Amino acid sequence: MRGWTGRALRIDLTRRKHMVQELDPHVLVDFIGGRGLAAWILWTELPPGTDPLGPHNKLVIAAGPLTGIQGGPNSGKVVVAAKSPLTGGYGDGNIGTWLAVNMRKAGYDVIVVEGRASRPTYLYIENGEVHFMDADHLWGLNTWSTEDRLLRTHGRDVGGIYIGPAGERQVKFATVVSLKGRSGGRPGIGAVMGSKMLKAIVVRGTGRLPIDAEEAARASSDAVREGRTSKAYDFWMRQGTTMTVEWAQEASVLPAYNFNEAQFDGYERIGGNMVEKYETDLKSCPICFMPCGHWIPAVSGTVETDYENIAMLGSNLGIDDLAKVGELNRIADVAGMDTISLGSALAVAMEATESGLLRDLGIRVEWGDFNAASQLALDIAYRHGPGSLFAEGSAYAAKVLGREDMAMHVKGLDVSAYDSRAAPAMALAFATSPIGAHHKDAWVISQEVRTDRFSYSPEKAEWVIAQQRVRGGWFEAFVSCRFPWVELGVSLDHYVRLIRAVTGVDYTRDRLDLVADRIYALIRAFWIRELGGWTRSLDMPPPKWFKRPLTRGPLAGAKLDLDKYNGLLDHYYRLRGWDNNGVPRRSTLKALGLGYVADQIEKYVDVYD
Ligand code: PTT
Ligand code: SF4
Repeated sequence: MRGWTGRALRIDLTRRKHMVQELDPHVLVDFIGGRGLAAWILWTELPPGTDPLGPHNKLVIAAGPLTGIQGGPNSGKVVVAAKSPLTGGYGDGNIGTWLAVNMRKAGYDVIVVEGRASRPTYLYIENGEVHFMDADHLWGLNTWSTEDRLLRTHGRDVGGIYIGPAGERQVKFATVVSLKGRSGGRPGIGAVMGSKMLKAIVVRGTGRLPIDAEEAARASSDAVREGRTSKAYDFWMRQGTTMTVEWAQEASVLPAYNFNEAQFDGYERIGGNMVEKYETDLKSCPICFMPCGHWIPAVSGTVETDYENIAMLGSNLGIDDLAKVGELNRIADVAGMDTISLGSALAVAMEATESGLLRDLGIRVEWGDFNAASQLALDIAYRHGPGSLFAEGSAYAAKVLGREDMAMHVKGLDVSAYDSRAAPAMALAFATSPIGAHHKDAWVISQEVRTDRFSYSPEKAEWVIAQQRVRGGWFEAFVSCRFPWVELGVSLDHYVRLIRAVTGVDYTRDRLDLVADRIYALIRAFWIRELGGWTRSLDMPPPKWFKRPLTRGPLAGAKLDLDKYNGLLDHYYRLRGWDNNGVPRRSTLKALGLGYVADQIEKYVDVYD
């Protein structure tokens, strides 16, 4: 078998033991890697009802056959996954880090960490050796200082992921951070690491990847050439994802004032053109030909930024100064928190202030008030005072404040930065994303605003599934950055050729779609098991988009229509082979080779066919 190392490194922090496990080749072929492997491990190994912040939860760091390939395209990424403390369901993220490359060269497709250390610990893995290292001197440090210290100790050729104060304090949306500008695991994967007293994982791998390097290099270089010569390349290199600010304003999808509006007067002061003008540096994940890490000045230094960060910490809070937005971004990066969820929590605090709901807590955070927002962001990271309430996530905070409608989330995960009142397909994409509301699995909004954006035609459900298959299935399983395809239009045929060349398995587009559907069905089953059942209300976009129309701009009056949305959701379920409540049918699971899963979820569902 080639392409995979075929080995998992299993680490038990409680017993300070490790072992290497051979992976079942059938599982690798059926799930490929990354999210597929992580979902399979969590489904197979977690006892139902596992406490996400308890020792029995497992932190899965999963690479795939394309991870680490020299020449890419963009192969320096890895999936970090666990049962989520924010949502109670399946959670993962995809992070660019040298750890991805090193773990494959050390001989592992996946690292699984369970148990809980009795004192602060970090793992240092050098090929076959695993060292449980004392992290007392690192506990309390932020993610950047932790990385600096560990690279000084182990050399600059290692790769690592790190948590900061937010992960240590189990802030529910704490992430893991690498390379100072890469943050992964929105649904609280950093909190899972913190609950295990695990400050960092550092890996040095010096072996060779188990691939036919020549064939892989040919397929990679064709893909890279196509990307580099694409029309979009030049502008992408100048602005990266931050160009989306101007587009989102024009399309009336830019979140403003906690998604109460979809345009923002100060957008030009925080947009891609400003980023281009003031940029101080451009960085990337490992093995990338189209760097998107744009560094900008912040109030107290510099920071790497993206569209999501700018929109959620800028327009959505009414802040129109790029350095101030950058400062909030910086607080999140050094503390190790998700910027999207942080922006959402701060926006709830602002809406609550406006409604007089924060008086009892003794704080005021007005729209646009950077000082109050940055203080609350720090209080969240360190769980000081009222910060502790918002550290539980916006959904929890809004509920405690008595106004659940203020929180913009699905399944507990905050919506990323696209207002979807006039984009039903994007609303469906958020609502059916397998980790809660995130755009990573389907970003149909650009197609939607170019066509009939108000329509609920059944083909929109087809768009969502088509994208979920490729973005949420292929790329999350390969594991490889999807941007060459999404942003530069690099043909998917290159990826089919590459995965075939690397693994020797005769994957086709259809077969890869089948893998994607298998992963989706298994993740859905995991949620059903962990929540003890399912209802279609869990696949609904936030109520605000149905109840509160936009009041300004060319789309004033726009909101989602509940009956029509339900029709679209019905169609989505039908296409997926799931029943009217969103439960994968027995016949569907069998066709995907998951018959054993049907037997287990039957007990959580009243009527099951
Ligand atoms: C991703 C999510 C995103 S998605 C953004 S901006 W984006 C936010 N970035 C954050 C950040 O920065 N700092 C911080 N403290 N929190 C942040 N939270 C938000 O996290 C990311 C890129 C981006 S930038 C995107 S779309 C693409 N995502 C990919 C994906 O999901 N899969 C894949 N195969 N390829 C992808 N390529 C692109 O990667 P999460 P990263 Mg991130 C500062 O991790 O949990 O998936 O959340 O991983 O290495 O930073 O790359 O406009
Ligand atoms: Fe990382 Fe951006 Fe390159 Fe993708 S395009 S690999 S996210 S730097």
